[in-house]
Amino acid sequence: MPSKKIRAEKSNEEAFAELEAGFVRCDDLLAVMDFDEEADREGFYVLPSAGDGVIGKYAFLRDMENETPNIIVRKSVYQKLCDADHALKKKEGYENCQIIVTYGYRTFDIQKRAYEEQRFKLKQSNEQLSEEELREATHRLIAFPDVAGHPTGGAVDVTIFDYRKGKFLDLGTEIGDLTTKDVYYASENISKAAKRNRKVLRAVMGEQGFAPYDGEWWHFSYGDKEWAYYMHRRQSRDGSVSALKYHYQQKEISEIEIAYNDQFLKQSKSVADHQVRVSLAVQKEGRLTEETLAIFKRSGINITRDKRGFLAKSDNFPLDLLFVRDDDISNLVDAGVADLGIVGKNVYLENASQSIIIKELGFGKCFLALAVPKNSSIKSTYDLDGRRIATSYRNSTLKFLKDHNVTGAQIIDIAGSVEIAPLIDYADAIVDLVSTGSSLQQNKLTVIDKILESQSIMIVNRNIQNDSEKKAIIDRLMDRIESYLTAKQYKRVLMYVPRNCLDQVLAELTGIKTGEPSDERLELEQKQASEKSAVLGMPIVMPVYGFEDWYTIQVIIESASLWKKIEVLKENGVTNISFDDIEGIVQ
Ligand code: PRT
Ligand code: ZN
Repeated sequence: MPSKKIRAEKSNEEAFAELEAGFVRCDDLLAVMDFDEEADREGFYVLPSAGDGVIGKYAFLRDMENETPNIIVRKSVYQKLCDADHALKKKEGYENCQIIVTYGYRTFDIQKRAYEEQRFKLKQSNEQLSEEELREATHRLIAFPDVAGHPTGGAVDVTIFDYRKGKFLDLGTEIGDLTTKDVYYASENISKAAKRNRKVLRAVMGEQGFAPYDGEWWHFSYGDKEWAYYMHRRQSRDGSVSALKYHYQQKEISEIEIAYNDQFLKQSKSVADHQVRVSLAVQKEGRLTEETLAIFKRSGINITRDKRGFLAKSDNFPLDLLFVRDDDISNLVDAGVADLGIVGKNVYLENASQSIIIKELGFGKCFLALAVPKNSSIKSTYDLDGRRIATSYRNSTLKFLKDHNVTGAQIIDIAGSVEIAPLIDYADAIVDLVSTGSSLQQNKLTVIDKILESQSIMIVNRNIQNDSEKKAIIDRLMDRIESYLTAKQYKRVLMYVPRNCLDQVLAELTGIKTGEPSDERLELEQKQASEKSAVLGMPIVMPVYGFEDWYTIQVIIESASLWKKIEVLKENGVTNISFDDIEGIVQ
């Protein structure tokens, strides 16, 4: 009897191997290069989390929950899912069923981490595999990051739920269970009912133009590389021609514009409208806008922006953004129209704002410079008497001249293209902002003095001190921003270190030499612990599974010194150094 069972298992393995041979390969997807730029402009949509239509609910995989608490997908994908859901309800026996999406958009970083983990596991148990075989085997379970569909917002994991009975249909395995090959669409080992359910799911999704993946019954995609490849292959079989173009590129979470469906907005609005809210003025469109909005995205504050609109309300934080011209920001905060503002310090100073600076935000760095033509007889600020200075920073310039006791210079106000004024003999000198200096160089100008340094700052209306409710909200807001700004300064670094180099590397990373008396060491550690960055700096050391002579070290390093540190580490025998951004640090 036992021999029969073994034979059965073997043929089972063979059957699976045969199926695997038909799966789309990572290699095939790497060859899909062209994409449709227009289609890629499409934004994202937040799936509703309740109701009897298509809903989104994380199930087996929860690694995206902190990034996007509600599952998000491309807008067309949502539309197609709705259509698939309608089609499902028309099928006999599925009238009370709905499509539940358990996974949608995923960040590239998370994809990469999951892939590396899976690859590592496979490598341990299949040492004979070549690099390429290992990649393909891993890809069958977790898509190779560069070609993965979930980071495009086009791929979804779906299953069917009967909302009358309150239970999921039998689809042969749990969704996402990568421990059994019965998740392969065509596995023979599942019940008749499960086979039918898989077929129905595939049919309703297929009719809407989704491409299935044979290695996971739940995975479908639209617009990604896998979809493009699948459609191309199918059409080539039909004899119809098709260009091999995918629609959706992978997106960073910070690049995503998210729209909310009406239902979602209604839910959040009713909560939001009764609360005390703070308003923050930001630049509508310009140099500061992108980084400003990134702060909110990275701080977990949803901002749904209507490009034409002046106002955007967050639905998960009592904050409203006012989109205005940057020159108006400090005035609006001074007047109390906005409670807060994010603005260049140059504007704040030029407008002699009465608001209070509560935080330097570290981006939009530049300085206000006094510049003259390279061949000018003006060599310093003191040569400016009787000369013409073109600028849009009248107040800052006058103050600067007064501080230097230069009283005989004439200010010429101009709004734009200040740097060409000397060329056309409209002025002898200019005062303008400089960041890279290339604009000055192009116009053959040279800096003779710096008037002020600038960067973007958070300002708050003076009277907010008296409003305890608003003040509490601002404190919460600043905590979040602080966490993001702190995190931005660091990278999380992972490295592999041979045992014999470990002491040296740890000494390098901590500044604590080994072999020193333990009291001294303790003292050093306590000293480091009192400085907040040093606590973060303490490395974590772990053994490497299967390699006795190797360790991994995880450590947090300041972004600014990252490359210098990496060079030193390499000299000390460290290999495979990888690093990541940190999402936030709460101290
Ligand atoms: O329409 P709106 O009034 O809102 O925008 P704006 O045109 O007044 O402002 P915008 O978007 O140009 O700049 C907004 C803020 O960015 C400024 O107030 C500064 O705080 C900050 N910032 C940082 C700069 C620069 N760097 C900068 N380089 N603002 C302007 N420039 C100009 C500079 O004057 C030069 O003409 O960019 C040009 C190129 O500079 P170089 O040195 O890199 O060649
Ligand atoms: Zn999937």
